[in-house]
Amino acid sequence: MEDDVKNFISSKINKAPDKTEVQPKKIVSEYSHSDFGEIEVKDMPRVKKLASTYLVNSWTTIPHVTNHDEADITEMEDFRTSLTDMYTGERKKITPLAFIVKALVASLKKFPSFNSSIDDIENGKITMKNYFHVGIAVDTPHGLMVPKIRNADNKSISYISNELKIVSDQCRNLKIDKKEFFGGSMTITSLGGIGGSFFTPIINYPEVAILGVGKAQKKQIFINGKFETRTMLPLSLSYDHRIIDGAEAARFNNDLKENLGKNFAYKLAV
Ligand code: CAO
Repeated sequence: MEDDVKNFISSKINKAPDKTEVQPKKIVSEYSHSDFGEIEVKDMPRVKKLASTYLVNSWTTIPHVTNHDEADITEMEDFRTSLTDMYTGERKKITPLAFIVKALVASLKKFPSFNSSIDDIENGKITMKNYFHVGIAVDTPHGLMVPKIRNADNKSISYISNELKIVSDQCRNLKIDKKEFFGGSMTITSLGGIGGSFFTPIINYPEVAILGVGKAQKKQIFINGKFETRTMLPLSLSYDHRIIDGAEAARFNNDLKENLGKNFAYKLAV
């Protein structure tokens, strides 16, 4: 029986079409842009040029699916915005993203297939990672960069919040080591500080999943027979369907929601 399952899976893997072999035809337009008015041709920023190969590879070779969900972060936000410095009494600025990093790590521990790579799928191999290096997509004037918060499982929320500021500044000032863009577990791409709710993030190859975070909004939610005002965080989880099934992704989102929900302090401390 086990052999049947193995044969079935390997036959599917072997027969899967290799999309890289299909070269799309380059569309040549009958007209040029300048036929319609004044134009200007500029050099593409170097980081965008480099990233484009990775993005095209991910988009064309990984069967992406995105599950959307919302986490109720009302209590977490009340706590986060109430934090003050013990000595000065001033409000402590901790980004919600630091809590999300910790919540993600807790879910990765429960769902190890999200912390894997299948860059050797032709040989039927899956690399399981025993480390928790969370990638963070950073918007810079040079293009998007994805440095890692290394060993996020061993770091406190306020430490991660500080580190996020440091690494994003390093990226924006081109002061980061190239190696920091490699060796990740899973990536978070947050548009929460800018706006928007749900989107379809592209997996950062060779990872197998990416979590998109939108802007938290207060909403009327029907709970126990009445509407209550709650702070809801949009989540967009894209995953590689070769290794992760939809049901597993829905369970992963449920777990993330638990970790960010009203028992967040307990969930993130363990
Ligand atoms: N919902 C509501 N508010 C949020 C939020 C969320 N999900 N996430 C952050 N915020 C708030 C923060 O609390 C902060 O508010 P205050 O100034 O009042 O304290 C404000 O938004 C600014 O946040 P930020 O974006 O500067 O910082 P961050 O820690 O949330 O994010 C970083 C850091 C590096 C992820 C971010 O600067 C960035 O580059 N984001 C863009 C990433 C991107 O481009 N992704 C797309 C990739 S796909 O093309």
